[in-house]
Amino acid sequence: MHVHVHRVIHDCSLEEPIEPLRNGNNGFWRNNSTHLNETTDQTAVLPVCPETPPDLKGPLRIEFNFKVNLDDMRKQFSGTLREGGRYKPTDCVSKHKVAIIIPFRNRHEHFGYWLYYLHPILIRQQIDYGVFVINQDGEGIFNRAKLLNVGYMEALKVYDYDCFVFSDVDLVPLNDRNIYRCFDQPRHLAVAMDKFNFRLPYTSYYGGVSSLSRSQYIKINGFSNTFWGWGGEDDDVYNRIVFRGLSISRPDMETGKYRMIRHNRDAHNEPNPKNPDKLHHTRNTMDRDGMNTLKYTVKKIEKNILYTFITVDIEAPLK
Ligand code: UD2
Ligand code: MN
Repeated sequence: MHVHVHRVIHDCSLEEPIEPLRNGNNGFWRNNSTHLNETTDQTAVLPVCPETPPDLKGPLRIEFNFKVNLDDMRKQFSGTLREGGRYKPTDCVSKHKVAIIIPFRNRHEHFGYWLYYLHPILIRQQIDYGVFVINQDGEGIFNRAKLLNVGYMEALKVYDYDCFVFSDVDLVPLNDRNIYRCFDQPRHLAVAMDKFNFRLPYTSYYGGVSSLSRSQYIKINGFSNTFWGWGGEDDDVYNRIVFRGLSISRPDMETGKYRMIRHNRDAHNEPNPKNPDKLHHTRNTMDRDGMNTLKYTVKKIEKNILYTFITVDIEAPLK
């Protein structure tokens, strides 16, 4: 965002993709559009999920005027989600293995709404997904993009995700046809937010919610680790995408509607006056500032069926 626009049931081992299995009835090897799904009858052969998920509702009513009870949610989803905030469809094989990465510190109330609304949406979208919250430890200056890099690395230790959706904790889609998956080009999902009167604030805007496939992420060397404080880090990602010959894909403005939970600027996340100038240097610095230079220490990993919550020390300066 430009400154001027506004001011363990499951273990941690890597799961191998499941081989196509021999069909007992006709003795043919099925082509790889069918897979054994580990959560159902071992003899069942499942089809690939349809290109358009069948149970989407379209426009949704989203409100933030009630209290979310996470214990109730855990009960409600006990048969559906599994440890770590993970899901995969039971009656088809999803083509999309998506890690959802949320940069976080001290926004528990927002996260409650996010979980309340997003789990049912993502389930309807028939995605094979997991929710990873990357919680910045300590009182140092916040660094959204570095936390997102950590999320990419940590999610890949759990499962062979091929797609990464990076979402602010305070953004809820108003339309479930906005699919949380990856596309041929890097995707910007949050194109029409209530806080910008449901318009794109500027053409190169890439903030809020976005997705990158694993290969797209590698191509741009991930995100910068050096944008401390508020602002600019999403514009830097935009630059990286363009400099690597990629372009942004977006849903239409109706599908891409979002609500942002109203909030004040957090402590220790002031706009950093150094950030705007850094955007002039992305081309020269991107190869030595990103996933290949990421340094952090995991302090704690907490899991329940709604999410994986990873607390990390990202060596944040205090000012
Ligand atoms: C805009 C962009 C956001 C990012 C930011 C600049 C929108 C909707 N989003 O957000 O993607 O580019 O500008 O950095 O325009 N957070 C915490 N705790 C903190 C601080 C931040 O959890 O103390 C996380 C949280 O997920 C939050 C996100 O970082 O949603 C972005 O911070 P923000 O919501 O304060 O910034 P905002 O709304 O201006
Ligand atoms: Mn926000």
